[in-house]
Amino acid sequence: MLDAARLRKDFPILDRTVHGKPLVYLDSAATSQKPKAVLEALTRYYSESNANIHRGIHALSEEATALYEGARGAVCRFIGAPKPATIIFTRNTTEAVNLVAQAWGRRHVNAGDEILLTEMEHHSNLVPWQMLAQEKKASLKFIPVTPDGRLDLSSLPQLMGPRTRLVSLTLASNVLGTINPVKEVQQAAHAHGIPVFVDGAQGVPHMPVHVMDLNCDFLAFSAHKMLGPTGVGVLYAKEALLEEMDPFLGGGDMIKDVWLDHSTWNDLPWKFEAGTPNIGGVVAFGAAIEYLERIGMEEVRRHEQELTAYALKKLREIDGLSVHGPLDPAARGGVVSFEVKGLHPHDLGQLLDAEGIAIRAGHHCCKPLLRKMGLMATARASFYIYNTAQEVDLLVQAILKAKELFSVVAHR
Ligand code: C6P
Repeated sequence: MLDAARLRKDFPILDRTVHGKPLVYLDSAATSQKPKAVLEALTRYYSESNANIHRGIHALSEEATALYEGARGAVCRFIGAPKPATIIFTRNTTEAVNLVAQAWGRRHVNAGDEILLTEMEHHSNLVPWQMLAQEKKASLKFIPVTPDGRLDLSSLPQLMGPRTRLVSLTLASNVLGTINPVKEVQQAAHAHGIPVFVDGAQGVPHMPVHVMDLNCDFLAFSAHKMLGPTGVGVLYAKEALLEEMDPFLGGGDMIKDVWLDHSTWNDLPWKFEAGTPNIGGVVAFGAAIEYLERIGMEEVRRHEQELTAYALKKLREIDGLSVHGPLDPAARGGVVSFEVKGLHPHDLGQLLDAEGIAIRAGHHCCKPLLRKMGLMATARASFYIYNTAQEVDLLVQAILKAKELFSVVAHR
């Protein structure tokens, strides 16, 4: 069983205070904290093995290459991919989406074609498709979101047609917390021969995700949301798709041979990794994966579901507080967006910060969804393996204190 109190000792940052109060970090959907094993892997890499990869014939370069490719193997195992060649390292989820929009989309999407998204997509899984659609004179369609924050799949048969070239959707919403029925969408799309892109930024860090089971064609996620460093992302794709795609960026390492007027491309996965990558970051990401594997992703999910159930119950007891998204903890991840009547989310965020509690307030890079909900911003608490029920209690106390303060100000 996951013991959050014990795990917390692995995270040095959780010992610090903020404004004189112990830090309560409830913003892991934005970025997670890093355990000592990851920090040490990063320092060890730079103090013992630092060199450029795939280039040198010296010992350090070989060591660095083995560490970098070892991390690729760890990612491959973690998501149950068929082989390491299907794992491309990018800078983040955003870059992985752009890679597919450019390298796959430019070849397969033409004038009059359609790309099917959902109304709850993060800007990262919306703007790159808008750019592609504008360039190609294609159009975007959207699976609607119901008032309780779920995808309305009843509209799928009408939304998927002969011009649909791709379906792209998030596994879990970073605003509503909703875990989407991706497999159901995948089965419907594949029945029409349409490939499926899954934005796993809020899914892969929090639950078991196996690409062979999900049978998605593309999956993207970010290391920094799953205990790893910033500056590392992953694109998984089916090998046949990667083989027929053109490179995204040109430069060193992605070529097989170069002449003055043309070049040929390297094998997978290096065809998509131009220039010197974030070697140290990837190596440390490997340590993050091993850390999560030691806990077990089933346990991660179970812990977050329990904590979310507790948070939903406690938060909803607060007078004037309403939670966005499904109220069933089994239908959602550890992201809880809420609204407190009479308190602007930014004011609430500042008042909580004064208590040492870090939440996020804003549009969470989902402006179209917020607009549909009739909101400018929400307050959002998000949980991970190191969060505890006591921290939920501290959040609740701080919200009550903020409410009291504001009612005094309002009645002055
Ligand atoms: N959401 C949040 O606070 P990057 O920035 O590329 O690592 O991840 C982008 C991204 C893509 N999809 C989803 C569903 C996401 O939630 C995010 C990142 C953060 O909600 C930062 S805006």
